[in-house]
Amino acid sequence: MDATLAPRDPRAPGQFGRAVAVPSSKQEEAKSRWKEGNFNVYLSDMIPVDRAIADTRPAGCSDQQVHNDLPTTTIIMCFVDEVWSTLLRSVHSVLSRSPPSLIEEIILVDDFSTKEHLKGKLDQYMSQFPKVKILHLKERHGLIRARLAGARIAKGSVLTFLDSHVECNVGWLEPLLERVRLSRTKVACPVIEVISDKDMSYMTVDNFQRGIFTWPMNFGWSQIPQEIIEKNKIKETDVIRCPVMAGGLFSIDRKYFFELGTYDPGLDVWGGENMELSFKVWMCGGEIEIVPCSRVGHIFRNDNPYSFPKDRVRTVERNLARVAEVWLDEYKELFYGHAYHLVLKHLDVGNLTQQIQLRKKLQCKSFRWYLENVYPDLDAPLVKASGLLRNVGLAKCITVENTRLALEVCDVNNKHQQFNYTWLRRIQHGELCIMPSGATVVLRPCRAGSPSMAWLHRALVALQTQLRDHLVTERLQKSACLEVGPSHKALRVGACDSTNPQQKWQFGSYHAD
Ligand code: UD2
Ligand code: MN
Repeated sequence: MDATLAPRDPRAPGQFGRAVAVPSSKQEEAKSRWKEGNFNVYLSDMIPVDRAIADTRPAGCSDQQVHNDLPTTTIIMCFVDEVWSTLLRSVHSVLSRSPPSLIEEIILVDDFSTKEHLKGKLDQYMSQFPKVKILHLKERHGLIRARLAGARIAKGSVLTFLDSHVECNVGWLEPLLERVRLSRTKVACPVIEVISDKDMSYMTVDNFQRGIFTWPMNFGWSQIPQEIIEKNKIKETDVIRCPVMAGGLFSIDRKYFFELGTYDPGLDVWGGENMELSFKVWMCGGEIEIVPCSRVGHIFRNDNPYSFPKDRVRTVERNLARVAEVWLDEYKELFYGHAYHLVLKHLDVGNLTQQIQLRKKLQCKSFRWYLENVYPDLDAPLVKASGLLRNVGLAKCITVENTRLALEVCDVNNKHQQFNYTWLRRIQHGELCIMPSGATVVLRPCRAGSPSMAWLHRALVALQTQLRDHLVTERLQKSACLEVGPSHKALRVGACDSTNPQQKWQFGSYHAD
């Protein structure tokens, strides 16, 4: 169903999703309006708000059947200072390309925008569409809590979240709702296509993409390798299981969303909420899928066109650290190891009691289970190196004798010679850490966030590659290196010397650089 198949003006700029060029006399104007939305606002205003776009679905989608008792959905679109024409185009695309019987309502959540056009003028315009409701928030909630404000008043059995600068393509809604109908714990995402920020053209994207993350929890897309597609005979129209969702566009059963405890309401403004919901869904019994027959265009922008109540980077870091603390179990060291500055600044993530209780109540599985079953291709060694810690010059190994350190003949079977080099940069034997104490070194219970227990080794000695094989401590203002004392029995720290083999160390095995 597509009400725009025969558009009012087939020759209008941008019609059928075509690229538009700014006339040379308008270059300056277009340039000056860019920052209103961090995309080509001038062109957006030229394009019909109900333009047609090409049907980009893979072959076969239009023949697919869905049940005739699909659940109804509430569309929730929240925005702050969105560009007028873009917001309208988003709403029109929903109205033009969704079966009316499936749309319970469209809730626009105005997250305390400062722009005048998003107040009375918007209310006035939308009053022609009885299904569109506008919620003007009285203070800035941030996207996470703004979505929750919309969810709380929603009446549809499914919630469908969208950004406010999208264009839903033909047949986008039915396959999403079909998945939720099949199982209420499925969270269905459309393929996110690209509306060019420069020329406003609607572009399709490669199929077979999964939403993934890399450390320290950066969202990304990853192409399923061709040999896996062939081996498993995956078709273009097949649903793809995703370790994480992009965040902006998805359908979820309303009651299930509340059973899951929604988003962690302690997450601020923007960012990380997609990780949180993804881990929660997978680890607590649900699934996240991309549905290739559902396609929605989105304007990807280089920067947020609105201000952050606090610093943007810090907001996202704090959100991610909250997610790590609640969901990552022992793997949170990988997160902190890849974002080590967070360890150093003793980041305050706020109170986590409720989130931890929720995870218990929902009897969610472990992060290890998630890695093994949902995202087995993620490289996630729990420590950077492990095994014997051998001195290159002496060819002897560090041994723990009672609670003291000594050098002995290496013996892989000796459990007193086993050390881990952790993501938090510690040389750890069980719960004990090697640390400098004056000119000597001692074993002490490892303490959270204690930089004096940190040692640099291999890739971490980035600035002095000639010290790659050393163990460098930065405790004493200038750096010092772990070395063997003159008796060849005791350990100590001394001035780093790249040529001294008694300052070079090697772990039994390395799991990451
Ligand atoms: C992605 C997601 C987005 C969200 C975000 C944060 C897609 C396509 N987009 O970034 O939905 O998950 O990651 O993790 O997957 N907004 C508010 N109040 C705010 C800030 C934003 O209402 O304080 C609105 C904003 O107007 C927009 C939506 O929230 O409609 C998402 O923000 P964005 O478009 O800046 O995020 P995006 O697409 O860069
Ligand atoms: Mn967006």
